[in-house]
Amino acid sequence: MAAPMLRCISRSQWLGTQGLLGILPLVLREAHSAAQGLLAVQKARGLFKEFFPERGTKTELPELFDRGTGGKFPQTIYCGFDPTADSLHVGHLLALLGLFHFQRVGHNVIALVGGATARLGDPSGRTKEREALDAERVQSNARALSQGLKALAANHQQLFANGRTWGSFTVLDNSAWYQKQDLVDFLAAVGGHFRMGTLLSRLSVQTRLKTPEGMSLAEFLYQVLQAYDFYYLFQHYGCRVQLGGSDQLGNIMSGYEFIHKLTGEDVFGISVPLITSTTGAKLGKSAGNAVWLNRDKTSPFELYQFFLRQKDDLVERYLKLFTFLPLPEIDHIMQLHVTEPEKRGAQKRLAAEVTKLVHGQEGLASAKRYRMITEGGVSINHRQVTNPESVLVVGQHILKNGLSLLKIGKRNFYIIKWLQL
Ligand code: YSA
Repeated sequence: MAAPMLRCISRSQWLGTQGLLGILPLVLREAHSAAQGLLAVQKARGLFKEFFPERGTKTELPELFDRGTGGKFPQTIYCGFDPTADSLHVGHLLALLGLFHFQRVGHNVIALVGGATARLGDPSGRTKEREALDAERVQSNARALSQGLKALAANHQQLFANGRTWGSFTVLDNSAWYQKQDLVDFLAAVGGHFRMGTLLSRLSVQTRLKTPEGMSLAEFLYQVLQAYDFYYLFQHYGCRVQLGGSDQLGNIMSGYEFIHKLTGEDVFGISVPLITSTTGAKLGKSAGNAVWLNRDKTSPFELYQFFLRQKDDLVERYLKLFTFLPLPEIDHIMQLHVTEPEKRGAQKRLAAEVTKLVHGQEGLASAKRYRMITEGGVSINHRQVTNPESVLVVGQHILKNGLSLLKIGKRNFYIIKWLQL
């Protein structure tokens, strides 16, 4: 069934690849603010994939960021992260980078932890129902995710702000508003604005209804909660843009329809592409291939190695998506790379930039130390050590004279004298 409020429901009609390229010169011509240019720049880099809806009723997405045509500055942009695990992963990083780009040009961003929504489980992009998580587990995951988000935002600020004033980065948890919500009041006030035909037409629902086990009511109602979140953030924070991976577009559309119906106002969705593994599976917890951002789950060295291993045909795309390096610098890196691909210069730069953002300068230094050891660059008492966890072992590496000889790289020699305390 067609959604009456949805002016542009099919993907081909969204400002997808063709649509945005079509208006790009216009966007550039009218770019009075850095953020408006940002949409075009990030579209060109490949970070912003789709924009929804194609046409607002009163405002267009680029106009929101354009002070010249009545755009309000700063805008507020949000993205949600469900605490189904106790750490963010590399897939989440892309959505987070989208938020960071807005923050850098002065807009306020909200990272929303889905302490309530994680209890239901988002069916988007899933062929099977999620294993139910109990309230305590979700709560402790939510705390961990909040911490991870704040740590990343702090690293980002510390490494890149250089005294510049950026927009705010706020972490919220949607359990804050659902905890206080009476179920009957909620269904009466919100439920009436959603049409079953529209909810059923979502790809996430259709896919699941075709499976033998079908779909639970909890999962089915997920999109209603995500839509309500958007409405809540619109009302309380003036948030008009929701960002998410392209698997989130159905949920974002539900939010758009709900808000537009209730308020007559225009809100928008922006998607980032889904990062997949070499087999094409979405990188994340569900596929069991997550590369975590919490160092206890994936060490800085393992994160570094993940990016170092990327194939030549992906590395340029990843430099554009996962780093803040300007395009001319990426071009330069790639020109050098094609002359000496065996040196993996582009992969090394990619790995260094991402590891630094996620784990700070110290994390990058630790990853490089580990790498040097695993590549045989360190010897103790003239023997190579390749296990970073046991470089210097008391009792094993102390010579009879109470010394150990350490060699790092080709030329750095150290004599270690052990003291009896
Ligand atoms: C969103 C809004 C709300 O109001 C409430 C909750 C949410 C969370 C959302 N429904 C969700 O389940 N997201 S997620 O926890 O699975 O992922 C967080 C974000 O990272 C999403 O935008 C998702 O699309 C994105 N993501 C996850 N894996 C990804 C990825 N993006 C790119 N590549 C991947 N491999």
